[in-house]
Amino acid sequence: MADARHLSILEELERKVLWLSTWTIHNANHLRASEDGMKIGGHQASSASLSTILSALYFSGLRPEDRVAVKPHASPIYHAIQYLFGRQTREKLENFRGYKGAQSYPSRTKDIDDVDFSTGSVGLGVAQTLFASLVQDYVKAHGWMKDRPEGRMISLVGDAEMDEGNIFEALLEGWKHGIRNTWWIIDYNRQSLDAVIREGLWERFEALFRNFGWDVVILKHGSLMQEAFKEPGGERLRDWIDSCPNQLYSALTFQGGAAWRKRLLDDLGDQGPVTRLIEKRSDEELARLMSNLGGHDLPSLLDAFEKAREHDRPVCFLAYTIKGFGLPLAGHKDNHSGLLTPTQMEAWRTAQGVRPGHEWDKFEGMRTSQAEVERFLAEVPFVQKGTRRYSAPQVPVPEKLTFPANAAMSTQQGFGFILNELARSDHALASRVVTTAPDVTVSTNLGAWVNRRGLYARESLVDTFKKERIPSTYNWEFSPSGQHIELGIAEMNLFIVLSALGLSHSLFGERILPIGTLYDPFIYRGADALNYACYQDARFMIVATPSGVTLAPEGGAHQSIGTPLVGMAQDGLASFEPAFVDELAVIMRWAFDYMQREGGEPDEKTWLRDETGGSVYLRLSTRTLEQPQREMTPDLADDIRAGAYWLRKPGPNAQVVVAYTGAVAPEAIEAVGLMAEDRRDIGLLAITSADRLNAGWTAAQRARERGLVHARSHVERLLADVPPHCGLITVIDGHPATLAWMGSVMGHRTRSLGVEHFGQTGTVKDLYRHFGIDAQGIISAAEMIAPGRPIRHLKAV
Ligand SMILES: Cc1ncc(C[n+]2csc(CCOP(=O)(O)OP(=O)(O)O)c2C)c(N)n1
Ligand SMILES: [Mg+2]
Repeated sequence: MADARHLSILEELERKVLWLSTWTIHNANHLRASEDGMKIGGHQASSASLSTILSALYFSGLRPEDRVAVKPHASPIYHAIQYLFGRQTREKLENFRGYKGAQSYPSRTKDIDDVDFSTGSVGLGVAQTLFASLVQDYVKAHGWMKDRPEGRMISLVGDAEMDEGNIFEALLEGWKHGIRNTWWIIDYNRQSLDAVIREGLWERFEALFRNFGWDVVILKHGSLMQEAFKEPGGERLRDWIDSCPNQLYSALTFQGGAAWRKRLLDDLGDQGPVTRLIEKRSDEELARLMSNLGGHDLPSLLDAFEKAREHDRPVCFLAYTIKGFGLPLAGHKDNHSGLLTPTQMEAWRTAQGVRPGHEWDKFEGMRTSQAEVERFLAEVPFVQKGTRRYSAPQVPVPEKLTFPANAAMSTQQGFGFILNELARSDHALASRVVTTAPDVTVSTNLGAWVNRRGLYARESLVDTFKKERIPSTYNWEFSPSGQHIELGIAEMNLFIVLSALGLSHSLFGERILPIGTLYDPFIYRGADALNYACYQDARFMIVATPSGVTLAPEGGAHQSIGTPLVGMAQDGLASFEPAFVDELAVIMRWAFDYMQREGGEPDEKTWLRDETGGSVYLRLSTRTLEQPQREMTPDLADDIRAGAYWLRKPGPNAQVVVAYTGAVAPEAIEAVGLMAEDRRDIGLLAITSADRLNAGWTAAQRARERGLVHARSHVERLLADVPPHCGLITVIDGHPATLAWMGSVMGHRTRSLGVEHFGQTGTVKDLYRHFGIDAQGIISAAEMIAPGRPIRHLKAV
């Protein structure tokens, strides 16, 4: 238990944090000239509701090994706390939400002040803490924790944030994995963005968390309230508080002491002791008492955190708070985008003892001496180890990834073979790869890998089929040394666990190379979580099969059209769609390296920003293709990584170039063969990555605009010798816009074939015909844009 001195300094720090965060927002809104007139909404009141909880955590409850996701709108409070620790600068606070200033929502990549998890899209940061604790357990189970203590993975959750479905998906998954060391602190201010929340929600939350095996700690009545309840009549007051509707409580909080008195006396007047309890307090004391909810009571919070540290069970703290606590807009239902007026701010500044011109001074207006506060801050447990982010050495990648030389296979099979070969090897890389899939492990071809490397669980679980000697292709045994994390069907969880695994080097100091598999169309289901994972700069590989309409008989529900565009547009994600397994092996080898890179110089050859590294998306297919029998030369491998190579180089008088991506390779090859007699010098371009081709092209243009006149991208070099009048046909089993930009590179007339509409069931042949991405479709497009004599193999269809 904290002593009185400790508490009093903490209280002062909490007031200071509230002041600084409110001033930060006020400064950004009223004082900094804002050309676009953008007002800041959603910060002042939301921040204030967490001022006490965050102060209790950062100034006392946290340990350096803990990792925290702070509710997005509490960012000013977070930054203020870090400012007091000397980890945030005044310049960045003065420039809050401005160009290169402190971010609106805590950002681990954009902010300088030790943010553990980015937040912004509500719900995702919450789930992130749960999966981070799963990863911490994984690291521990594999014997990599060394002497590092286990941290608590903590999320500050808005009560309205709890509406986000991904939180419930995570809860269920966490229960399956026996989640530990996770604290979710619900900021129960009973307000969302628009309104006051439903009555009795806390009871649903409580039942829900207990049902999933969590401890629930309800922090409702602060210590002042608890003292008052012990007075004569106190029980009556308690009953009144407990039955007061949320709306009314909020409204009275907003109105203040006199309103509290009137309402309480209307309800509880002439009732003996409780009336005296109310009457003996001044308006100010009454307002203080009534706003002394658990989430604003330092002693209750410190005590609760201390107790929770005694065990490793997951804990949900339901902390009653007041949105806008301590500010004139406290409790008002419209306060989400509310701001203190300059007059209110002026009055509040005076009340805080802050002199004009000293608003940013850390110790301004404090009763305790600067020296004592500084000493206190220096002794805070959280800051005892300096920077808390770890780094981890790179895991070496083998020179070559191998696979059996089957004459025909699909890229999905190839992926399974490559992982199987890796699983058999004793290469260091193999021990650092973790696979995970949302109930599609077998159907995405991870079976062989899992058979060799096993499923991960904190506690071993035998495969009953195996034990009973019932023949089965798959060995489904769980153990702490397993390397596959099996998830239930929830793609949100897949991307969030990838995000946690892919940050392991930074969070826990141990490098993990995660691979997640899923069906390509379900990337949309988890797209926001995928974006979130990339935004945090987590490093992972996603392997998506089946894709496109190529899974023909499965029908429209499972076909993906727009995912190649998602892959191109997603920052931090390099996307590939190889046709052949030897290409895939080159790409995967490169990917394992790319996932571990940071810093360095841009590549002058491709103009790709490969130095920074990132995550990788492989859009693969279940279609079996004849494999080219060829030697993988260094040049060919370079081209595959850069995004394209000539399968057949066009001659000097080329009339047509066909550029294809992925599973439609046989159609493109066939079309080129069929046109050869009627069009001159046809070229065939194999595109392994529309994303990287496009990115390199954009970067090279930008470089030239900045004066680097010799900058040339890979696609520019490839197309440089194609004559200007040559027509370009692009073809992909995906949205045609993926490759349509290629016509702009050198100004070639272009027709882009692809899929724009939901598909039918049918054979691959049926559907390729339906969408015009078969050889005939390519030929008819060629005849239109590269006029000449009729192409004799073009059939009337
Ligand atoms: C996925 C997503 N949808 C919508 C929003 C916009 N938004 C930001 S905060 C918020 C709700 C705020 O309520 P709560 O979580 O209770 O926090 P409080 O403002 O009460 O502190 C909403 C809808 C968002 N950030 N992310
Ligand atoms: Mg709320």
